[in-house]
Amino acid sequence: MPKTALITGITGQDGSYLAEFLLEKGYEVHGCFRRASTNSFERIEHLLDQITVHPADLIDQSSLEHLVRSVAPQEVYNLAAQSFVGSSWGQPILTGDVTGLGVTRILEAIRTVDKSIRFYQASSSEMFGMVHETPQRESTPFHPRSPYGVAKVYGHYMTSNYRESYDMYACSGILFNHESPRRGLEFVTRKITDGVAKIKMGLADELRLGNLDAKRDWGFAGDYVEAMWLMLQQDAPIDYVVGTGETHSVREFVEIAFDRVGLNWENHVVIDPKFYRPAEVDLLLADPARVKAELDWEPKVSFQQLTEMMVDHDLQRISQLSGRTLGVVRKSA
Ligand code: NDP
Ligand code: GDR
Repeated sequence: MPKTALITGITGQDGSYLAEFLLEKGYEVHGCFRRASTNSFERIEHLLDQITVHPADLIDQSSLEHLVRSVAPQEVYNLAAQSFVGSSWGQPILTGDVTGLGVTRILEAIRTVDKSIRFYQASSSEMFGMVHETPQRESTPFHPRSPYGVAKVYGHYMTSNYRESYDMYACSGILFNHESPRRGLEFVTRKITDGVAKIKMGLADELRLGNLDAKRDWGFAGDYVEAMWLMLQQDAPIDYVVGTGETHSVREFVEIAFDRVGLNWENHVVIDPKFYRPAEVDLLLADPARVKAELDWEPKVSFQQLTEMMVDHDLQRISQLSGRTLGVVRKSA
C-alpha cells in the first residue's frame, strides 16, 4: 500500500518540491490551499493530475480537522505560514495567528483524529535571531528578532510539547534559508535574480536593496525537502538543524548574480533604507553535523550553482515574457 502524505503550504516553494519528491517515492500526495479569487497553483500546475488538493486554512480549526479526517494521512508536513519576515512587522497578529497558532491548530486536528499520524513542522533558523553561538546547532538558544521568528519559536515549542504530552511522532526541522527558481519574488535572492534579468534585458536600470552585509546560510530548496522526509522515517522523532555549513553575505550573492550576465553590480544596485528591517539578523551559519551523521543528509547544490541556476531561470523567464530571444553573452558556465 502506498503511504499517504498531507502537505499544508503545497502551493509554496517547498510544498511544490516536497510534492514532487514524495510522488517519486510512490506516495499518494494531498495538499491544502487557501481559496482566493485568483489561482495560486503556479508552482504545482504540472502536478495537478497526480495530487489531490483540498481547501483549508491554518486559521480555521474546523477546516483542518475535516482535512485530516478525510485524507487520513500517515504523514503531515506543516509548511504553511506567513513566511516573509519583512511583512511580519506590518502584520504581527496575522503572522502569530498563521505561523504560530496555526501549528497548534493542525496538531490539535491530528491529536483529535488520529494520534499515530507523523508530523513535521517547518521551523526556522530565524528562531536563532541574535545569535549567541556560531555556528548554530540544535542546542543553540533562541533569540528571535521578528514577529515571524517569535511565531516560529512558539510553533517549535508546541511541536515538542505535543510530542512530550501525547507521545506523538512530532518533530521540527530547523531549516536555514533555502532558495530556488520557485522562490517568492520578495525574498532577497529571487529579488536579485529577477532584477538582474530585467536589467540585462534592458527592462530596468537599477535594483533597490537594503542591508547588503547580512549573512545567510543559503542552500537549494530541492535538497532540503529530502531532509524533511528523512525526519519522519526514523524510529523516534528528533529535531534537526538543516543547512550547508557555509555563510555568505547578500553582497556576495549580488556579485555572483551580476557577474553571471557580465555586468558590474556597483553600476546598478541602489541602497534604499526602505528595505532595512526594524531588527536585523546579522549572521546565520548552520552546524549540520547531526543531520549528516544520523540521517546521512547533505546538500548537493553549492552556493555558486544555486545563484547561477536562479539567474539563468529568470533570464529565460524574462526573455520569454518580453518576447525577445535570449541573445545574451554569458560568462562561461
Ligand atoms: P512560501 O511562502 O513559498 O509558502 C508558504 C505556503 O503557506 C503557501 O502555500 C501559502 O499559500 C501557505 N499559506 C499561507 N498562509 C496560509 C493559511 N492561512 N492557511 C493555509 N496555507 C497558508 O514558503 P516556503 O515554501 O519558502 O517555506 C515553507 C515553510 O518553511 C514555511 O513555514 C516557512 O516559514 C518555513 N521555512 C522556510 C525557509 C526557507 O528558506 N524557504 C527556511 C526555514 C523555514 P498561498 O500560496 O495561498 O500564499
Ligand atoms: P530571511 O529572507 O529574512 O532570511 O527569511 P530574506 O530573503 O527576506 O532576507 C535575507 C536577508 O537579506 C536582507 N535584505 C533584503 N531582504 C529582502 N527581502 N529584500 C531586500 O531588498 C533586501 N535587502 C537586504 C534582509 O535584511 C535579510 O537580512 C527567509 C524566509 O524564507 C523565512 O521564512 C525563513 O524562515 C528564513 O529565511 C530562514
